[in-house]
Amino acid sequence: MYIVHSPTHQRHQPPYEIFNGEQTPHNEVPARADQIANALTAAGYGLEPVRLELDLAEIENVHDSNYLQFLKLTCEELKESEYRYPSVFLYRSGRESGNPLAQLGNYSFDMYTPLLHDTFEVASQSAACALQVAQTVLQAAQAGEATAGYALCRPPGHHAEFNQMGGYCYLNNAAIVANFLSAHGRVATLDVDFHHGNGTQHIFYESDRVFTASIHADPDWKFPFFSGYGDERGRGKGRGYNLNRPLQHGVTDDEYQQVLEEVLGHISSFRPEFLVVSLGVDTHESDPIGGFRLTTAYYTRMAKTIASMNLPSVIVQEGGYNTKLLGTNVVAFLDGFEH
Ligand code: Q9C
Ligand code: ZN
Repeated sequence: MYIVHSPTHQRHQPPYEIFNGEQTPHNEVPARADQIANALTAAGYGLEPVRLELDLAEIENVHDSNYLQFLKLTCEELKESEYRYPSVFLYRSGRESGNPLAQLGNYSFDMYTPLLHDTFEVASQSAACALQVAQTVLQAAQAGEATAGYALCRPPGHHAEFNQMGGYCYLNNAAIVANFLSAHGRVATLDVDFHHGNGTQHIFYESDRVFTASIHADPDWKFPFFSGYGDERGRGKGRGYNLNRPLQHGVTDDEYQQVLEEVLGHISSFRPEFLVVSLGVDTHESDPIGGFRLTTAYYTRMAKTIASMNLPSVIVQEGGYNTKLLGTNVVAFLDGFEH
């Protein structure tokens, strides 16, 4: 398993989340990636540091260039110790505003996802990790080999929309990879994070080149609330190329497995040539913000099931917030993928 990480992720350290007007501890902490990296090393996996530089011009199908400029310039303007949270959001007036406070609200959809001085650089490196894995997986595929790679991305990406940050995400790492691979063949994305992958869904909503599938907490119950329902199937050319399976509180290993097999059946019918997996382990029974009941042992079975598709695969790290168990769960998944 080819694994890429970026040791400089620590410089992105959101100070808190604003929930109901209060400062609450931020869940997306540097310890997450450190703990996964340590567990991988202890399990005998080798980690490559990222060397690729993200070329913004190459991701303009995935993200609005104005949004990218906003992220870059806002972060550059901040001092080392400063941060910015949005306060005012778009109110559908049909007008735009260049006021910095208005811009922040325009390009955000929640108050969990602040900008800090190093956020854009760290998010770019996170995306670069995913792209570096994708390049390697593509090369192997072109040589006739169906290999898999894992990108230890932090910050995560699947909530990031074409022109909005949210859900701890700034750049949609999985969408960037899917877009890159789609130049070489049909791509399916499978999102197994606890939360719906709204950004990935919307970025490819009108595309018949990328089939998007997500298994997640019912959005009537959990974040991101405004999408992830079963009747969202895609639009225009993309009609029929999006699949959501919202699930209720307390889902067990066996219940999840049934849904996974059904979803993989739909993915197979699309005959993809590449698979991008958005891996969140916030589906675990002891995740502090989840609500499913998956066990560590199940991640191995989940991964074996996905790997049985036998496709060149890029696994991208998304959520998972139990900093004691994250590494164990990711190792369980990668072990299953390889065997
Ligand atoms: N106070 C990912 O898993 N809601 N993002 C948190 C807790 C936001 C999760 C509420 C959850 C975002 C990548
Ligand atoms: Zn999540």
